[in-house]
Amino acid sequence: MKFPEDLLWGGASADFQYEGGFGEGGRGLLTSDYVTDGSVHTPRMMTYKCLDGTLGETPMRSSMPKGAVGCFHEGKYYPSHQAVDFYHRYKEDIELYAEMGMTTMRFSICWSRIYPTGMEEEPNEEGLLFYEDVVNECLKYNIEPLITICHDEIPQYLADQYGGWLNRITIDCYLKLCKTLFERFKGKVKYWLTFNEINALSGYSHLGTTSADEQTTLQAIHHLFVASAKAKILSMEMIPGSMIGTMYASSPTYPATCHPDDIIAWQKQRRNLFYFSDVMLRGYYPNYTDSFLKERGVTLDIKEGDIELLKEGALDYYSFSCYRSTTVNKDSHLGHSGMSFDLNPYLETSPWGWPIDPQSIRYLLNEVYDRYQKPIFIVENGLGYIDEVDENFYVNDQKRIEYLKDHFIEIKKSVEEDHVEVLGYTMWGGIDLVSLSTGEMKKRYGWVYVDMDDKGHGTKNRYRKESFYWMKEFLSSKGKNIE
Ligand code: BGP
Repeated sequence: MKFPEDLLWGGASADFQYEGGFGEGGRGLLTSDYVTDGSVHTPRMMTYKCLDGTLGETPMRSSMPKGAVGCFHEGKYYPSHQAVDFYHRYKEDIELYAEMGMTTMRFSICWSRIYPTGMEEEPNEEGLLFYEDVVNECLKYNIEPLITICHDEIPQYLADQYGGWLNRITIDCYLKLCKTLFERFKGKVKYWLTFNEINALSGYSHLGTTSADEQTTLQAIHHLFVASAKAKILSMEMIPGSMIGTMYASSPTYPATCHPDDIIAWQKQRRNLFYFSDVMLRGYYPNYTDSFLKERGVTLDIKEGDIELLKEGALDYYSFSCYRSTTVNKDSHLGHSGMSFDLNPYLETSPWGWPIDPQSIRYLLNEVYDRYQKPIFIVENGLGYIDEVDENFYVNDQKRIEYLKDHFIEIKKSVEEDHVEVLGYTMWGGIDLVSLSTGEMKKRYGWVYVDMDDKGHGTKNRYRKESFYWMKEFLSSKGKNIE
């Protein structure tokens, strides 16, 4: 069994977890800049100032009170500001990727680095030059850049002035960003993601909306559908031959029992994911849309022309994050993105309680390919773990190696035995970065250790972990070490 030669391998990141460079190069403010650190026990908060000047905070996936705007509170730590400093260390990081033999690198664009408020007529050249350097550096080593245009955030100005994605003005601002990026990177970047985890977005930080209720969220998401379709249409004109996708948080769910009620609950829950990808990959709202919206008390405002745009702008490929699997029964509590987080008694969990289930990735690849018959890019997978570092900053991360090995075996089976078309694999956080859910640094994913703690203290120097050498061997031997 062999992986196809052209299957791309690399790591993935998001600007607000990785890049830093806050206040540098003409960068404007983003909604994600107001999110504090946290832990498993302390939720990450967004800090704000009300009209009367009082300060307040609210959980990351919620929204701020009417009239309040994002504001920094003295003494709080905001991880996005320095993240792990890719902004100044990108050459070193890309060189590490090259040393491993990587062939792709996924990163996201910080929107406000290109358009500081989102509303400017002209882009900020300094911001563009930064990403141009990153892209050129990748190409120097034959690393194919994979760009996420918008990863879970929006310029603060668009959020505070216009209510973010609830307002169709944001669609135009987003399209302006796409046009600028396509123009600058034509001939250099083939793979694009219009949005990250579109099925898991809600509230001020992600969508810039003043409410996080279902009506607001799903209306805003309709605008994201339209924006993505328009971006795809624009790409056909500006960068023909490119591949445009969107990323879905897709970790599989299994019915907790074979009781028919649990099977129905499972089917419904899967639709909480497929609602989003059905629209974007097939190009139309699916047959179960009415019941889906009715159950949530949502009425969509769909403007003339939107339906045609969705059809014309259907995506080229499906891409997903898959870290774990969960179970669902008729009484399960559904958390964000309509997911149940119930555990599976047959699976061990990571220190953050995420079940480890290599077979789930084969299950998911088949489930998605059966449904759409379009290629799939695995853009997030990996093990968030506590790394024990010795006095020389060496980490012997056997657990991560085991996780990757087991997942790669299942991906290989999907390709070789099930004939699923897989474009590539990017492990989350190739270089350690800040966790999205908890804001911690100690939840590490990388092949490369970054010397930094949960409060941002440390040199941020990079050190190769044991998994770095394992991955290098995996790539140079074309997967021999998983046989
Ligand atoms: C996904 C996000 C990423 C990332 C990842 C891992 O939801 O797209 O931004 O962080 O999950 O999650 P965490 O960092 O919470 O472990």
